[in-house]
Amino acid sequence: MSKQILVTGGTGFIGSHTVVELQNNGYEVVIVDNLSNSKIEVLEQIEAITGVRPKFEEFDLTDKQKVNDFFQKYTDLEAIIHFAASKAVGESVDKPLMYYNNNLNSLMNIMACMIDYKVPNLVFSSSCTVYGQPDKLPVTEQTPRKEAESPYGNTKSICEDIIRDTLKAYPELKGIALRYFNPIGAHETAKIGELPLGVPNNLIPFLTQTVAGIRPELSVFGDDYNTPDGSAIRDYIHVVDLAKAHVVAIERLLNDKNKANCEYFNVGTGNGVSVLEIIESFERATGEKVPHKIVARRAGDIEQIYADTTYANEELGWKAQSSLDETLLSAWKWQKNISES
Ligand code: GDU
Repeated sequence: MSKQILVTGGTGFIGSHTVVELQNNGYEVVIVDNLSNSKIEVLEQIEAITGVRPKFEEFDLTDKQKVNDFFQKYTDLEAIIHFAASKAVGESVDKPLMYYNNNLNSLMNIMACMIDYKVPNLVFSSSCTVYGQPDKLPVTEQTPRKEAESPYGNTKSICEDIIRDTLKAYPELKGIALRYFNPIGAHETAKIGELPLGVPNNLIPFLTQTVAGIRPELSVFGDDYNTPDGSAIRDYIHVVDLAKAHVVAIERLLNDKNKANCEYFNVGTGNGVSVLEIIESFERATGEKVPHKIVARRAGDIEQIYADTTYANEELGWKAQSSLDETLLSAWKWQKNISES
C-alpha cells in the first residue's frame, strides 16, 4: 500500500511542486489548504502532470477543532510536510499578530495532533532568513542564527524552536527542517508555478511580469553593496530541485536514516548570484531584454547569502541539478503561459 503524506499548503508554489514529486514517487497525498494565497485549479494541474488528483481538504490550520477532525478522519498518515504559512516579509511588518497567529498556531495545532494521533514524522519549511546577514559565507547548518529582520523571519526561527523542544519532549517523533534559499522557476510543463497576488515583491515574478509587459521596468534595489558588481547576492534554487529535497527528507524519516530526531539542512545550490547576473542569465536563456533601472537599496535587505550545501549533498544524497539559465527559462515559460490564459 502506498504511504499517505499530509501536505499543508499543498496548492501553493513550493507545495504544489512537492505534491507532484511525491505522487511521481508513489506516495499518496492529502492536501490541506485554506486557499488564502493559491487557487483550487492547481489540483487539476497536478492531476494533468501526474495523472492523480490529490485528496484535498479546505480549512484553516489555526482552527484547532478542524485540525483535530482532520486527524480523526485520516488515520493512515505516515508523515506531514508543513508548508502552510504567511510569507510576505513586508506584510509581516505591518501585521505582526496575523503572522504570529497563522504561522505559530498552525504548527502547534499540527504538532499536538502528531502526538495525539501518533503521526511521527514532520518536514518543516524553514528559511535561510534564520541566518540573517551571516558573518561568514557560505552558511553551513552550524552558522549561528541571528535575530530576525522581520516578524515573518522570526516566525521561522520560533517554529524551529517549537519543533526542537517538542521533539525533545516526545522522542517518538522525528522532524527535519529544510532551510530554503531563494526558490524560483516552475515545473517544466508550465502547468504549475508561482502565482503572486497583486504586485510581486520577489525578484523573479517581478522580472518576468516586466518582460511580459505587465510592469514597465524592474527596479534593481542597490548597486552599491560590497559585492563584485555592487548588486545583492542570493542563492536561487529551482523549485523542482527544492521539491525533490522534500521527497528525500520524507524517505530519510520513513526509513529511519536520520541521525538525530531533529535535523536541519540547507537547501540551496551553493552558488551566490547577484541581481545583475540574474538579469544577464535571463536574457541569455530567453533571448528577451529585461528593462531595468538601478534604484536605492530596499529596506531590510541583506547584502549577500548563499548556502554551503555539503551536508545536504552528503547526508541526504541530494543535490540541486538545474542550471540558472534553465531555471530562469522555466520561470519565463510559466509567465508566458499565465499571461496568455
Ligand atoms: N530585488 C530587486 N528588485 C525587485 C525585487 C527584488 O532588485 O523588484 C532584489 C532584492 O533586493 C534581493 C533579491 O532581488 O537582493 C531577491 O529578492 P527577493 O524579494 O526575491 O527575495 P529575498 O531574498 O528578499 O527574500 C527571500 C524569500 C522570503 C524571505 C527572505 C528572507 O523570498 O520569503 O525568506 O528571503 O530574507
